[in-house]
Amino acid sequence: MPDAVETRMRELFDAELNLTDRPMDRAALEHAVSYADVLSPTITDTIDADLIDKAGPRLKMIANFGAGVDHIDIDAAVAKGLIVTNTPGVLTEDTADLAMSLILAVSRRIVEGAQVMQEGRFGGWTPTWMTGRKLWGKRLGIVGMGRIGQSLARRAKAFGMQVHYHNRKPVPDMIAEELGATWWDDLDQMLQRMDVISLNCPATKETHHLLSADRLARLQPHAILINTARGELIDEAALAEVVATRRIAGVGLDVFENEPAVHPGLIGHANVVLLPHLGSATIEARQDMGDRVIANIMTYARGHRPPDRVIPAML
Ligand code: 8YV
Repeated sequence: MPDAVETRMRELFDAELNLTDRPMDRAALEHAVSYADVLSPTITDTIDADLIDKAGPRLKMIANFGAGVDHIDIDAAVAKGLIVTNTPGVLTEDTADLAMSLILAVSRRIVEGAQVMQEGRFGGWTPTWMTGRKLWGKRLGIVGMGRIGQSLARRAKAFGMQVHYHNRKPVPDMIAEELGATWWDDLDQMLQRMDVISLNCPATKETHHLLSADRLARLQPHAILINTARGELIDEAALAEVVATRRIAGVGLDVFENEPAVHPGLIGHANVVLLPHLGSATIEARQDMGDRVIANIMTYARGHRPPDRVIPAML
């Protein structure tokens, strides 16, 4: 956690902090759940049914440091009577910034161009050299129109893109009008008509490999695919195949199916921009995330409903 968050946690709680830069191992997690009142995990900690089953009588709450809770078995936690919270809202704008950055980086070949300069390979301007793809007027299809999807839509609109989205339900009329956004009930239909696709939905059982080999085959060959949500949403091996066979124009990924591992077939392509899960990686967002964790714990400790409680129906 950021230093200020750790300091505050020590002031408020009898806090035992993982001060390494590595995830807690299984034995440490098992030990923690056996005696703590609150566990504050992060994405690299797998809180599965088996671990929850080992929870001691004191454990009351899992206060996640992060918005996504796919590493926590929420059903098992709720069945055990545990309160689960997350940190939504405070990382929305940063993650949307990163998604927009990837759209720009891939479409305008920014990383490739920067590399040319780094390596001193700029041989002079020509009219056709390193031409990318125009964004203005292009169709962006957002898969998952929650907070981050909507924030990305605002940015994309400012870049002159036409916003389309697939979501279980359409967003309220007022938001759809503000964003000029078109709802697609049918994901397959939307995918085959978009110039850029951005994934912004949570990883759940239903969304695992949402972009399967079949669905990837529906993308237009000039399309760009962006994922700042969760790696599990894409069949990564199938995507590597699509990249290898040049059936997609570009890919921008901040998340991977088996982090920190990346499918080797995705590495080394000029049209594939890879980032190491930087969506919420701003000093401000990480501080705010820590503050939310503390606020959730304190609210619960005072006998109230924590502001960011996660319940299975939300997923
Ligand atoms: C964080 C994220 O890095 O909040 C999330 O769901 O994926 C990231 O922005 C991570 O959660 C930290 O736990």
